[in-house]
Amino acid sequence: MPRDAEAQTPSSIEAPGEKAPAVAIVGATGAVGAELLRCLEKRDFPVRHLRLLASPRSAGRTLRFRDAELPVEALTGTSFAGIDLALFSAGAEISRRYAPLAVEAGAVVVDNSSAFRKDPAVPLVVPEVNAATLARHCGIVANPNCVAAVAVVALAPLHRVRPIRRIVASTYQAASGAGAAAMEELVRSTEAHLRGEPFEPKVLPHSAAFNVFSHNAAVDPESGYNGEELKFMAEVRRLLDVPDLPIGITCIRVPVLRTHAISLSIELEAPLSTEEARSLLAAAPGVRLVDDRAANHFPMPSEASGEDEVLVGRLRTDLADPSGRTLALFVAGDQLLKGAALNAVQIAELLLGQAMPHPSFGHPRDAGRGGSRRHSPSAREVAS
Ligand code: NAP
Ligand code: 2RA
Repeated sequence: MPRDAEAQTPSSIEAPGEKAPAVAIVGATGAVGAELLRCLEKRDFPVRHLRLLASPRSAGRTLRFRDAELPVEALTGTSFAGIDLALFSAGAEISRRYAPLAVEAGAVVVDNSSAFRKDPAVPLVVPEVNAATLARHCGIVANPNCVAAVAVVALAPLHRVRPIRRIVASTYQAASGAGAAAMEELVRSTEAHLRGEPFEPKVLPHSAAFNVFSHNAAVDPESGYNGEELKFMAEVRRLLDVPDLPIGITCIRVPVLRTHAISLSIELEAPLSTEEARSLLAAAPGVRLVDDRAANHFPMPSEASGEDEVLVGRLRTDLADPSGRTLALFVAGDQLLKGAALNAVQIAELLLGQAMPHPSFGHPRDAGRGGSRRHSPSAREVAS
């Protein structure tokens, strides 16, 4: 479709500059999609056109972005014509099917699903941790699993100074990790519980109200670990670049609307005092230290929800390890933000070269034409 014609369609918005990219959000009506819209707006991300995509169920709905009420369109194979940046958050099956079509159409994809996270050709990126890996993208960048992303923001500053040798973790994961419908189900199950009425869950496997249960991902019969735990292990190893890092983890769903919390015990190469750990974390990007022993005030979902930073505290030497090399800590991060939407928009900012000098939206299609993936984009490449 000619760009001028596209600009007239109701799914496009007037944007603040010719070089701003045309953006599509796949899964715009979901829990992550809603936060993607908020993050783009809050961070004043340049957007020339915005196309909102979801299932046919949502076609015709409208969502607000900046001062415009934009229609939601049903995702199809031709949805990416004219799109420069496609932010995917509609599940792995949709990403596997449509992300290659988006790349083929000339877009760079930032994918929130698990579809490409294990693919060595696709960088798995948390900007505070491994931004440099972004430079080798070939059209798709993977956003990590939400609990892995939140954890590594706290782990990386320690790992850089005292390499981590082993991790033991337990998670306390919010209902919204299972999507907008699970969030709604937590509210309805709580109301039913308070009224003393029975409640039949349809989204989560058990009633979430006043309850905790093992994460709803399928359990691998051989190892006994569920899919969420296996993702955490594989992705933390990749993000910290320690392929054989021993990790044990138990993932648990708790009756919290948003923000995943994680209890971590990390064995380090050599002892690190809690004072040293505190000062490393206090200076770390994306981290807010909440570690007030006197007031018994540590990271909580109620204080992390809606916040960009990951809260870190309860720093102690783990007494289970007599060598003194193991540190215990507690982390809480809004997984809809740092674990998904915020991280994706931060990646997009890096791609756009807003916050980092080198990467750009330069696309692999240009490589075969003598182009480079690391050159500064022309107006046509970025804005067309
Ligand atoms: P959600 O609230 O259930 O939203 C799912 C979105 O996908 C909706 O917009 C839905 O559109 C859309 N969708 C479903 N089927 C579709 C289809 N056939 N074609 C086009 N769009 C379709 O889920 P979510 O929590 O936002 O999660 C979305 C993705 O992000 C998942 O891959 C998830 O693993 C990942 N993620 C989630 C979190 C989190 O904390 N929730 C964190 C990290 C990553 P309709 O409204 O039209 O059904
Ligand atoms: C969860 N990690 O909390 C997932 C979100 N995709 O279930």
